[in-house]
Amino acid sequence: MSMCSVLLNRRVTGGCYRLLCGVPGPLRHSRAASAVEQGTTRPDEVQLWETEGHPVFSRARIGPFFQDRPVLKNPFLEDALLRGYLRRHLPEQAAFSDLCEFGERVASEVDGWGRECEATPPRLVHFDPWGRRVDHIVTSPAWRRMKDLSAQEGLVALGYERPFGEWSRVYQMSKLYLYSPSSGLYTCPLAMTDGAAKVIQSLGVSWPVDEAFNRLTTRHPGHFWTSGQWMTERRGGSDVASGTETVAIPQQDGSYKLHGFKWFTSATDADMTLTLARVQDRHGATTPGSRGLSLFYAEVSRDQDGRLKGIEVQRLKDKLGTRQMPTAELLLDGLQAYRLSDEGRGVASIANMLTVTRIHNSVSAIAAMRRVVQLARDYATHRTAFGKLLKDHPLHMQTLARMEVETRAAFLLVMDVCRLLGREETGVATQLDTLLLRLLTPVVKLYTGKQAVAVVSEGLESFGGQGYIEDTGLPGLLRDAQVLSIWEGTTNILSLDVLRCVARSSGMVLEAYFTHTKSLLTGASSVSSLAPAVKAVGSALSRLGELVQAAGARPPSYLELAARDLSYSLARTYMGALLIDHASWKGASPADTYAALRWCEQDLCPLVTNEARGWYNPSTPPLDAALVYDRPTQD
Ligand code: UCC
Repeated sequence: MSMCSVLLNRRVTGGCYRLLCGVPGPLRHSRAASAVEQGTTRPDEVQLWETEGHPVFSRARIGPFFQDRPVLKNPFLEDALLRGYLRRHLPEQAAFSDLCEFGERVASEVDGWGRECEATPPRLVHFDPWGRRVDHIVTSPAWRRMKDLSAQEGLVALGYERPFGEWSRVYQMSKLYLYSPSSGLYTCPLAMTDGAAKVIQSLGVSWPVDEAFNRLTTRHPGHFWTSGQWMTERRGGSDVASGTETVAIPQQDGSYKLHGFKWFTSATDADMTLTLARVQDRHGATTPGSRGLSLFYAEVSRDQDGRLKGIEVQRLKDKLGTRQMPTAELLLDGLQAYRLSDEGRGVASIANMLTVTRIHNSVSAIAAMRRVVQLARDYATHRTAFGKLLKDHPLHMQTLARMEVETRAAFLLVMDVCRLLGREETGVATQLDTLLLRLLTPVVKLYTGKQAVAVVSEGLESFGGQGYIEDTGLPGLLRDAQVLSIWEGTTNILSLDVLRCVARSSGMVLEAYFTHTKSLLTGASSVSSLAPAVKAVGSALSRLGELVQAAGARPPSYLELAARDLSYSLARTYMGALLIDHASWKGASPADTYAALRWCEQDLCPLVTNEARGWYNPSTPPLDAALVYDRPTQD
């Protein structure tokens, strides 16, 4: 045993500089240790040096304590609600073993790749060494491994193979839910790929997209393609109808050449894309507005010199989050494309893609919430403060329980929409299912996008300052959550979509909503422990019903002001009914009941509350504007 070890052992047992000294290693290099070894200082004098305030041991200053990190465990095994939900609806053993194995792979392998994607963001190489324009988007090896994994695991394919009939979408989305927070944002290209496959399938066109469809839905990595969704231009993020300037010039062979500028193209390393453009007539004129837009398919390919055909990548975007993924500005300079929709039916035709990507967005939202809750609860079992573990502090557990309730409610809403999508795609949907799917798609996207930001932000707080430190991987969760309420339609745009589908269906989507929500409550009416929750949802439903009836006679300006609160009310009330329904299942746990009761204690119906406060009154817009543009009063 060296002198240093003897010294350390003696001192640690003596306890006097346990706080200062730390682990044995650094002592070997300290001035004090050398002094002891050289015989110029006696071991007991070292303590004096310290108490006199001469810091000697460099490692000693940070002390011996190191906090254990939160551990990512198999996210499938850790998720009681997911397992309960699948056990209830999808009892096939095959799904369970696949999800369990995949969960293991996510925790042990894929999560590391996701970190690699974040640490090695994509970059754009405009020119080759000899000055030729190449526009290469260089991605990390981990990003490319994500592509192979996505094909092998069937992350898109499952939605088209449909191994469990109407429940196949629930199965596919459960897998994506386990994958999303570890995917390095690879869920973004997968969402668009799924959306493109859905559009191609629903339009029923074969040439020239039959090969593309096979590639989008294959399980063979070498054959697998991802798709882009190039919708956004400088004038039109939300207002696609009047903001799209890209023109399509007809060619002799039936194809088109596209000319325009796409301002946000996500996951731009895609192999193909769907995009919108205005067909030019032979005089060079186009039709303005939505009726002038058509849907096009284009492949992203290169010529013999390695140059992109018909595309220039202007630059990559510098974003708050989603940094793992390339987002580019693209000049379309004669890109060859094929029209998939009838002329002027572009928006209606791409709507199927929006439905699918909005559902994927919601899956990513619940996945982010679940991930932060899982990490926070693990951390609470081995972080001590004020003399006890965090899990033994009631206020901390109350906070985590609130996050858990939010996550559960959101999970059930998302899975219900996946259920409806699966029913529609397998031809078993009733009219009520179809109407509900139309209404709940914008609702689930807008509500869970907001929840994810709030829950993840709260979750970061449960790690104290460590939640703010980059290389814990935690801040990235918050940055990546922030996009969920922005892309694929912001909260207000989706609230207006709710109004649009109510108007276009002459209110039938709402009738379907009320009928189905009531039936969920009826199924649970005999469970006495749920009575307060059933009562709360029942009364929210009646008040909502009365207000919706009365709103029919109101001017459009009233409805527009009420759109967001209406959407939130529809979401919260329906989530309450789903929690109740799940808690009334025979396999439910006491936690399921508790979550339902807690959720239903909140204001389920902000539409009613804010109507009573006069928020949709015609006098409020001028007051709102005056408040927003308030100026200092002149002296
Ligand atoms: O591209 C983007 C980022 C890609 C990344 C994707 C990753 C996502 C998930 C990742 C997970 C990690 S962001 C860009 C996304 N852009 C948007 O979402 C656009 C937002 N704006 C809207 O949604 C607008 O409301 C528009 C564009 C739909 C409005 O256009 P119009 O032309 O004014 O709409 P109209 O006139 O109301 O509707 C035209 C037709 C109608 O059909 P017909 O003519 O048969 O009556 C509508 O019923 O389209 C139909 N339609 C819909 N159908 C419109 N919206 C829908 C809908 N939501 N569902 C079904």
